[in-house]
Amino acid sequence: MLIKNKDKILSSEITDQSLFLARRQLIKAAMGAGLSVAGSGLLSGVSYAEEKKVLPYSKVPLGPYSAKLETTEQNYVESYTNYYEFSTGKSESTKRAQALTVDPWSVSIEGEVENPGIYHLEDILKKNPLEERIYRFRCVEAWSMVVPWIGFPLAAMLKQFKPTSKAKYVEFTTLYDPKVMPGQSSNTLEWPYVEGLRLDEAMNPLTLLATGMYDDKLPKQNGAPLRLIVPWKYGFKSIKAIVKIRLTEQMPKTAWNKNAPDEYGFFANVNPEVAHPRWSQAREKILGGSLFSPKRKTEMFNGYGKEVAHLYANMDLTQFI
Ligand SMILES: Nc1nc2c(c(=O)[nH]1)N[C@H]1C(S)=C(S)[C@@H](COP(=O)(O)O)O[C@H]1N2
Ligand SMILES: [Mo]
Repeated sequence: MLIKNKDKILSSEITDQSLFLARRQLIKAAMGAGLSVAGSGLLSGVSYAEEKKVLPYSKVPLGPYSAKLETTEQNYVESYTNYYEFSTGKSESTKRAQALTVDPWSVSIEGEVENPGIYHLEDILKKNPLEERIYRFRCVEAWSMVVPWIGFPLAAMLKQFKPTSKAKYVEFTTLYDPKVMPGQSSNTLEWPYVEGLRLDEAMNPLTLLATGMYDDKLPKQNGAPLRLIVPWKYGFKSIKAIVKIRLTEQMPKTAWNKNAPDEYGFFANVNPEVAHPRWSQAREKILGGSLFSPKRKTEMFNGYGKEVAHLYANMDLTQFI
């Protein structure tokens, strides 16, 4: 893929940021080894660029808004995946997703921004320090899990590209590559997969771009190398393998909404009161629980009402699925 405007993100700011990060990692490593940084001589002669590449996911600090909940067993999260580009079967999509090449990766930033261009993911990461966020995750199919994601706030990244005053929405697009993604040769959805948020939803501090989970890089089947996480919305909003982010004036036309507008709304906020036309949303099955464990009550906004209810103060939420 042609990389242009790459220099836009290579400002002196980045150098400062990566130097800061590299130093922080060294300090952590030195502390772990019981060394004092000053006495170790580790900081001399270190290539900060190289140091950045091996940023250990296990050392990423816990960020704000993390739920104090037991996380779902990793094995379930990695093997029960929704990824229709590969298969509509949850274990089949997990297997087939291994064919995807996720490095190198670039993201095209388009539309109503002052700094459009195609950016290397590596360069985006140099400007956006990673943090861990333990979030509830609720699929529209009425199952839920708790996942320790690793990523960075979408808001911080969007600000770096400077949205214009016309920007009202953010549209995200998944890779389109039918040779690698066999599901894209069938018409289950209109490809590529597209999702969207209103700009204020995108700027909410809960909204994350994830590159990892469980102290490691994202597995391919979970959306590597870059996916969206919007914990108060149904899981289909959390689009995987993002190659394009476009700021728009108009509400984006999203894949599931085009497929079945009466079943999958644009807003898709978790709401126990609004049933899917084919099933209730009042309760949810906890992924990894026993077949016989009672279902948990679904929470409004998946439990994130304090952080996001104000975004919908003027909307009749009974009208939105
Ligand atoms: N590109 C793409 N993104 C996607 C999907 C998909 O099929 N394709 N499925 C969505 C749905 S329905 C859910 S519930 C979550 C599942 O994420 P997980 O497989 O990591 O649990 O991804 C969402 N993102
Ligand atoms: Mo889902």
